[in-house]
Amino acid sequence: MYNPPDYYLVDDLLTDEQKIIRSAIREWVDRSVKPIIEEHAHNHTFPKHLIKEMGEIGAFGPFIPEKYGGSGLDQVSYGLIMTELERGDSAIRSTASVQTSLVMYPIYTFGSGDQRMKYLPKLASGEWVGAFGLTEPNHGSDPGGMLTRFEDKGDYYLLNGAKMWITNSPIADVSVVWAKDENGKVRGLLVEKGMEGFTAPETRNKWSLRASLTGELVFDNVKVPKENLLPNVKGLKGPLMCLNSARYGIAWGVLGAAMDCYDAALRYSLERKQFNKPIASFQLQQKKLAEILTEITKAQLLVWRLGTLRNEDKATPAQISMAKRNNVEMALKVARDSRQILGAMGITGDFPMMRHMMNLESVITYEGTHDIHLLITGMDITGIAAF
Ligand code: TGC
Ligand code: FAD
Repeated sequence: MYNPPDYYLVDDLLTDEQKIIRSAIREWVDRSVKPIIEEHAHNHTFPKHLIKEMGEIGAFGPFIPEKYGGSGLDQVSYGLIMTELERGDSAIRSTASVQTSLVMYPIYTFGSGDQRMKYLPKLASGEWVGAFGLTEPNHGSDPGGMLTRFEDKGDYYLLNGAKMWITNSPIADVSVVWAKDENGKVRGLLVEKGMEGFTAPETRNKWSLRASLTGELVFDNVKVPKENLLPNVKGLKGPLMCLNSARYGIAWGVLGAAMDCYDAALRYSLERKQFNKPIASFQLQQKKLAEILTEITKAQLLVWRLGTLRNEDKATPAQISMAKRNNVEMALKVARDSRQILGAMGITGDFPMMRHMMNLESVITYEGTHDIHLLITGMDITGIAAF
């Protein structure tokens, strides 16, 4: 049975409600994700049937008010949910990140009353799937250079351009698409499945996040109704505010992948014997386990504090960048080191390390690369942007 580490008694800092929520998600992951995820990752397929279940367990929009179908929870609860989901697989956490932070958050924060009522309850329940289109073929780290544009045609907006590397795009019912208006200002548009001239082809052949759907969003003279413009934000800060929320969730999420690897490695090291002794008795394996536990503990404290700052609306984007960068790198190293503790067994699908490790190569790239987050910290320290 899964026994997550809590070396510094972080659980004592959680409320009873937060612990109950975490237990419910953990139980769901054990029941619905763990038994099937290896096969989906192996076959490069997305377990689409889980979307409805994720709606039922409250994985979509936990911090969105109940009036719109969310659960009205605090930021630490959101983080704990992400940790449990990513213990299952980064693909499952990705779906929740996109739906919650990149689709529901902007509709809630920048949308009109009608847009909130139309989309949020369906997204919260999992009836509808959302996607977030910022990255383009020629503009990844520098989204400000985006080429996707729309023109005001009187009765509607005419949208042209393309987005790439978009999680869930092939099945999305609604996509939050960031595009420039005629004055070059970045605006958000809600583009629905089935609009004429809009296609969302799948991107195949990934060695990472194989149980997640990734695709493009292609706009060829798409007529977008005027009521689908997000009215309450202009400029690149719109998508970047969404990323603050998603990056925060990732900083928590990757702890789940790391804890899953540590749990499996510790268990194996106590059972596996070489030279007539458990491999856990060798100093070199103890060094790995001790360093893994140290890094997980530091990462836990970082996100817990960040969560309390977010609850008080005090967390800065640069603080979020530091946590995303540190924790993803930590999880990737934990996955590698725990895989080594298992020797050859570690490369098989009987253990989760290789799957987590490969997934984390995407996680260290999306939502701002490892380099970009370092440069954000550098800018925060010096006041000089080195992008
Ligand atoms: P810059 O001139 O610095 O800023 C433009 C405007 O935005 C404001 N701003 C922010 N606002 C809120 N939160 C933040 N984090 C912000 N960062 C900047 C800034 O104050 C300014 O506002 P204003 O009012 O003066 O106009 O912009 P820049 O073009 O120099 O770029 C800065 C940079 C490099 C940090 C930024 O563009 C960046 O973060 N690049 C990385 C791109 C990225 O993260 N893409 C992610 C795509 S989505 C994704 O990966 C989803 S994965 C989903 C899954 O989980 O499956
Ligand atoms: P580039 O920006 O081309 O960077 C290439 C390399 O250059 C990187 O190492 C980078 O760190 C480095 N670099 C770039 N600029 C600088 C600089 N100024 N200084 C130093 N080094 C620099 N995007 C979305 O909009 N929505 C999604 O749902 C989404 N889902 C994704 C799912 C997956 C599986 C993946 C892999 C990506 C997803 N993305 C999504 C895209 C992701 O956000 C981008 O891949 C990421 O922002 C990096 O952009 P890029 O791949 O174009 O790399």
